[in-house]
Order: sequence, then C-alpha cells, then structure tokens
Amino acid sequence: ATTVAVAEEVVFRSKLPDIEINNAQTLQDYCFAKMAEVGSRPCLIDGQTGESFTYAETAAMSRRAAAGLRRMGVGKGDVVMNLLRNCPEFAFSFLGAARIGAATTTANPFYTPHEIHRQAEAAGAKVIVTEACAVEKVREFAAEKGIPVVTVDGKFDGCVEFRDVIGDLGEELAADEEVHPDDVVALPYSSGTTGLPKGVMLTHRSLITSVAQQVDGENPNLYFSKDDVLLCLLPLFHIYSLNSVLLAGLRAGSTIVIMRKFDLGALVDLVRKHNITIAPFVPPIVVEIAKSPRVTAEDLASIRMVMSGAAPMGKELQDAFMAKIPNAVLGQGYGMTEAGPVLAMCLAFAKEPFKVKSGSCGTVVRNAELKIVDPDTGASLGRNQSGEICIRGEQIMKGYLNDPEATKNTIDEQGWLHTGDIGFVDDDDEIFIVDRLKEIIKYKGFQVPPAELEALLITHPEIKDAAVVSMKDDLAGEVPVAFIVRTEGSEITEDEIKKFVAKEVVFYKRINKVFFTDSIPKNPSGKILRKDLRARLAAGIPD
Ligand code: 4UV
Repeated sequence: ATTVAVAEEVVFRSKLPDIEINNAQTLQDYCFAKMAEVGSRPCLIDGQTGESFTYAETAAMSRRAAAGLRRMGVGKGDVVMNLLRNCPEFAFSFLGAARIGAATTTANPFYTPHEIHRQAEAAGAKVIVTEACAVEKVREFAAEKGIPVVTVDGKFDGCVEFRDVIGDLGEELAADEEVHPDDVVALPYSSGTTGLPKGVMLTHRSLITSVAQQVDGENPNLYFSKDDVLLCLLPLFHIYSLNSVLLAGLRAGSTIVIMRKFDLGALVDLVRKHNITIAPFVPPIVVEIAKSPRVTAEDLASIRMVMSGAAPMGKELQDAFMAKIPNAVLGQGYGMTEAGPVLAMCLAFAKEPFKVKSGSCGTVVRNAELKIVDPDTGASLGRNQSGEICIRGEQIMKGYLNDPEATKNTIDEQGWLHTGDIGFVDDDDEIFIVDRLKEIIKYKGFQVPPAELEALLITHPEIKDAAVVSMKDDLAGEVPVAFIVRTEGSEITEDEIKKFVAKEVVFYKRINKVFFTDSIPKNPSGKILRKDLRARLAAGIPD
C-alpha cells in the first residue's frame, strides 16, 4: 500500500475555553436577553443632546421603527440603507429592520452621490434612512428609483421624517418576523482581499456568535458589564463599532454614549460627564491622545479599558499611550468585515485578565480556529512563522452578496476564511500582524479600495493606465498614491488628476500623490504588481 503524507495542520485556539452559544435565535432577542434585569437602566445616550433611552425604551423604539418600516413596504429579505452618522435612530432603525426580517446596509453619509448610489443599487435598498448632511445626495436618485428617504434630523422636501415613521406610541410591531438563523441582518460593504466593494452578508447566527465570542461566558474575553459606560465614537456604519460597541454593549447591558464626530475637547467633556469606562478607538485617535498636551490622565480617569483596532498599532505607540494614561488597559482587537468581524481580541480585556504584550493584536477568539498558511504553498505554519492568517467558525460571513466567485476566493472548501493579512502567532498565543498580502489601503482604519480608484482613473481620457498603492503616512497610517501612465501627448498634471478623483470619492479615498511613469508593472495575466510599486516607493525613486 502507498502511504500518503498528510500535511499536518497547526490550529491555534483561544486560551479561554469554548462556551455554549445559542446562535439559533434572532439577533435582537439575543441582544435584549437581559431585559428583565436592565429594562429601566440607560441604554443609549445621545452625547450631543443628552437625550437618553432606557433599555425598555430602546426596544420599544425598535419595535416602532419595525412597524413603520413595514408600513413603508419593507419586509422579509429586504434591505434598508442606513446612511447616517452615529445617532440613536441608527440603532432603532437597525434593530427595527432586524425585527421584520430585513437587513441593513450601512454607508458613510460623507460618501459622494456616486458612491452612495452604487451601494444602494447593488444592495437593492428599499428605504434610505439618512440625515441633513446627505439628503441632497440621495434625493434625486431615490425619487427616480421610487425609494423613500427617511430623515432623522428635520423635514425635507419629498422625504419622510423618522419621527413619523416610528409614529405614535402604541404602533409597535406586535411580533417579530420569524427568521432563519442564516438570514442576513447586516450588509456592510467591503472590498475584502481584492477588487471593488462587495456586500458582506452577516447573518443573525454570525453576529450572535461574534458578539458571544467577545462578551459572553463566565470569563468573557472582552469584559463589558451593565455598570460600564461605552463611548460610541467610531462610526456605526463600520462593522467595528456596529459589532463591538453597539451589539456587544447591548448584550452586556452597558450604557452606550453616542458621539457623532471626533473632537478631542468634546471627547474629554463626554468622558467626564458620563464617567465613560470603555473607549473603543482606532490608532490615529490613540496617537492624538498620546501626543496632546491638553489631555491628561486625570481627564480620562474614569476609563478602564481602551481598545484599538481596524489598523496596526505598534509597540511604541501602545507604550507611549499607556505611560500617559496608566489607569486604563490599552489593547487591540483585530477584525475584518468578512470575518464577522472579530478574529482576535486582547486577553487583558478579559474578566480575569491575562498578561499581554504591546503591539500584539490579541489572541484568537474562543469558539473559533485560526491558522497561518504559507501564501505560496498553502502549508500550515507553526508558531513564530509568518504567513496568511485564516479563520474558521460560525461567526464568519455567509458570503458576498450576488458574488459566489469572490466568496469562493475568500472562503475555501474547508470553511477557512483567508484574510489577506500576514502575521504570526507567538509562544503565548498572541497574534502579530506584520504585512498585508491584499491590496486594500487603510486610511485611519477606513477602507480605500485601489481597484475602485484605478477604475475611476482610467475613465479619464488622458490617462492610459493607472495603479494605486498605499504609502505610509504619519497621520493617517496609510494614504493612496497613484502611478499614472498618460496618453500620448497628454500633459495632464498631478493637480488635475487629484481634483478629478476628489470630485467622485469620499475625502479619505483622495489621491495623496501622483507619480508619472511609462508603464505599470503587471504579471502575465495582467494583474498589477503592487509589490514592485510599493518597493519603488520605499526606495524613494518612484518614477
Ligand atoms: O474590513 P475592515 O474594514 O474591518 C475592520 C474591523 C476591525 C475591528 C472590528 C471589531 C473589533 O472589535 C476590532 O477591534 C476591530 O477593520 O478591515 C479589515 C482589515 O483591517 C486591518 C487588517 O488588514 C484587516 O484585514 N486590521 C484590522 N484590525 C487590525 C488591522 C489590527 N488590530 N492591526 C492591524 N491591522
């Protein structure tokens, strides 16, 4: 008989034991499970107006939103677009849509009309919930398509006010729609490892699993309690805040203080006023606090936990912050929209905390498997060896909306989701991310998909070819820069190209620098060799 050598798989697990997760219920039932205990406690506080909603009121508002959305014709399997900055109505609408078996697609209200229309169209949005700053960008498009527009902050021609959608008390949805655990409840857009933004189908089952992996169990990995006050500053249209702040906060029965826009002074005021205990941030905010002479440890004295995620935070920054704000534990979460989103979480955040190292982005969450694979051979690697990070578990996405091909390229036949991140697991089960295989650029944690900018650039009659890659930036972490091949005879300038792009994209996707070149390096199948371009940048001789 012949023996077949089966390559051994090295699978990394949490140091915390698996727990039982009841993910065969609805997300809203799961999040409001402690209602008997927390019903009269504050749930959402609008930091700007001071308006406060108890848990019972938040649940009631979501039932009213559900009834209102249903009256507008939204039903099971439909999609509502939340085009909102952080506000209580975001939560009411999201949970309301869930109650009627609909999903919410979330988008940045600062997107350009083009970006908004593309997502609304691709997601098949039936209703758009938005606010003053975005209403002009959707009105015409929505009218053309017959999509009702709901506004949360005032009356606008042809739009419905949110307060009319939720109607009078008493008009609550009598009973939630029956949903299957594998029905989609959130549909954020992400470009994943390659290409254009795609709808990421997150189901009731996946989001319940993800939240449970963080905040459930006798020793939760991310310990939030009903006495905690969470700062909800990061945008809820991004999965980090939606999952790890709103949903995790609701599940734990914590109080969630909503902030619309980042401003250091306002942040300190809110922390002091509400005795904020938990602050989920992204690295640029950590930098600003570490550097600002205006913010002291005393200003942030009530904070016991600071989480950073969505982009790398190095050891130096982490150490500098902890030296300045010694009363808080600072650690990282590591997420990816498609992964449900949390892959790893700092174990110093656990109820019974572990000692961790600066610069680590956490340990794989419980009830999940993580492996590191050699990107060239696919072989599974052991500790301290860098390779592509892969994750498996019930929390990962169901797939990309209407894109089985992209789904297949991201989740393999064994159920492993390939992140496109390069990292290793050390002797203490801590994960360190060292590089990125995928093309995505992260500006302050926001996704900038190069493929989107390239597609736009080559529509310009004077641009023959284009490639967009990331360049390191002190403030934003990374910024997009473009290599451009001009058409023959063209003298188009850097400035003209920047302006052309700026008209079409949200501010953080703007091209930071243009390098003119004779040709874009590509492999035989036409794929841009981004590594070569990044190497040119690193060498300081871009052209
Ligand atoms: O798809 P996405 O925009 O998703 C995120 C999600 C971040 C989260 C989510 C829940 C949390 O609790 C939390 O702490 C963070 O960012 O972008 C995914 C890519 O962002 C990079 C990495 O390249 C991912 O594939 N990224 C995310 N977190 C980190 C990171 C990190 N801690 N360190 C380095 N890179």
